[in-house]
Amino acid sequence: MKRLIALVLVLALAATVTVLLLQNGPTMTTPSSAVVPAPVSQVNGEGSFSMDGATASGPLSELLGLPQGDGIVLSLGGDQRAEGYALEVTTTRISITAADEAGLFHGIQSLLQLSRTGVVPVTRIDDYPRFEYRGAMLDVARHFFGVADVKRYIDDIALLKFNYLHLHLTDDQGWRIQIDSWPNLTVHGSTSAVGGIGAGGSGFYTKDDYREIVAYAATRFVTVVPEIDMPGHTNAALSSYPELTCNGSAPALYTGIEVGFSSLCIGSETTYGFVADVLGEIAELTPGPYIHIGGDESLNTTPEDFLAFAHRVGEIGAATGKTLIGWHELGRSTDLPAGTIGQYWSFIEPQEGAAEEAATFEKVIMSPADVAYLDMKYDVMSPYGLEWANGYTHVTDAYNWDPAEIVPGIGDDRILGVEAPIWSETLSTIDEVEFMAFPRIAAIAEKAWSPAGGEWAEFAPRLAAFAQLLDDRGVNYYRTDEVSWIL
Ligand code: NGO
Repeated sequence: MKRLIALVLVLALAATVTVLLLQNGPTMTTPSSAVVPAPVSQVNGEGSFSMDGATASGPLSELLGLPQGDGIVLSLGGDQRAEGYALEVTTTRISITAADEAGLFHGIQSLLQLSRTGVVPVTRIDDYPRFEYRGAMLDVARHFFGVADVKRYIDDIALLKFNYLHLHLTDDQGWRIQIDSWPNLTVHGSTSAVGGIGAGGSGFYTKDDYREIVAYAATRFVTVVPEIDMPGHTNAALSSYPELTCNGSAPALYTGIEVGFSSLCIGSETTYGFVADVLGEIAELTPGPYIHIGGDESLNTTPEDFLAFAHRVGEIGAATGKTLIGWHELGRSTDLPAGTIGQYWSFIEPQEGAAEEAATFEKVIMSPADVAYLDMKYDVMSPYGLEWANGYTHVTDAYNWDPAEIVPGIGDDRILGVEAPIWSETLSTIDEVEFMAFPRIAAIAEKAWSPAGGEWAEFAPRLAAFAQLLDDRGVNYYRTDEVSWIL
């Protein structure tokens, strides 16, 4: 009798599970159908497409590395939104359709995730970005990263549909970009880095190196945003040219990690000749729309001088024809060129003044330091990284926030996008950069691309599936115990 009851119970349980599976089956996202960042819509079906002997055709199909044929068909001319795509997988055919090439590229990134096992589940994805600016920033000033390293990071971020790479090219510890009219910036100012002079970590990009990075990025639909940080964070420039200081004496090169002690000489016309030359040469190297002029932590510049500088740099920057981006402190100025973009880097609970400063810009890029700074330690185990932004930034912290809920009045309509900066005071190799970036940068990609309202419990298994692609590609990442990595 007991046996019979047990059997009935087991059968009842099995029937319930089957019914649940059938109910959820067609729309459930299994690890093999998981995509990061989450698409706007995804409906899964039955069966799969085999990549065995698959062929591809259409624009950008060479990126799939398959023989020519009509198994996977890419086509332009769809009515998708900018950068968006439709991806349809049936058992016999895959199609990706978009209105622009960037959209096709993003569809290919999703397909790379879906196809890594060689079997692509039947699915239909309709997708487009929440924000037009999805950025990653790399600090090449505290430690220099060469062209090959930067290309690797571009490959990494392109997997997640980031479309801007912001390069922090200058800081107290080093000047990293050749400027023909002020050659000592690199002859002298590039020879230092955090930790030493002439050591690993110093160096600079020649103009050809820089063009190579810009061109490489373009093949991944990534636009480079150069930053020349001013008027603070300029010790390397001051050390290279004493005429840029107010007392005419060049400070020594700096290899520590303090901030806020240097300033260009605000009252001197030489400064503005320098700014015009530098921004002019940078604009010439920049096919993209933006130049970043810094403006953060000018603690050694008086408030009046800071405003005077903002006014002049605004005029000079506007004359380059580029749209300027500045850290949110530049919002203290009310006469920046119209359209100047602010980059918010305070916390998700804004610190004093930051929200007001950010709100003076028409459009803002959100980089809240306590969730989006990839140089913050994950936890007590992190071998490198900083802790100043509210302590540790776990992967859950990087995921559980919304860019439109930080600065009152700055919702989706005024958010140009989201950016994840990685500062390199404690990071000297690209492996270390990847370790700090991944997997948190996938969480930030989701804030930048996916519709609001994602849930960590739903994200975590998709992240574990995405990590398998990182494994395939040899991308270093932190296997935090917040995620169960075994699928
Ligand atoms: C701050 C500071 C940088 C540091 C970084 C370290 C900004 C905008 N200015 O962010 O100089 O490198 O924190 O996390």
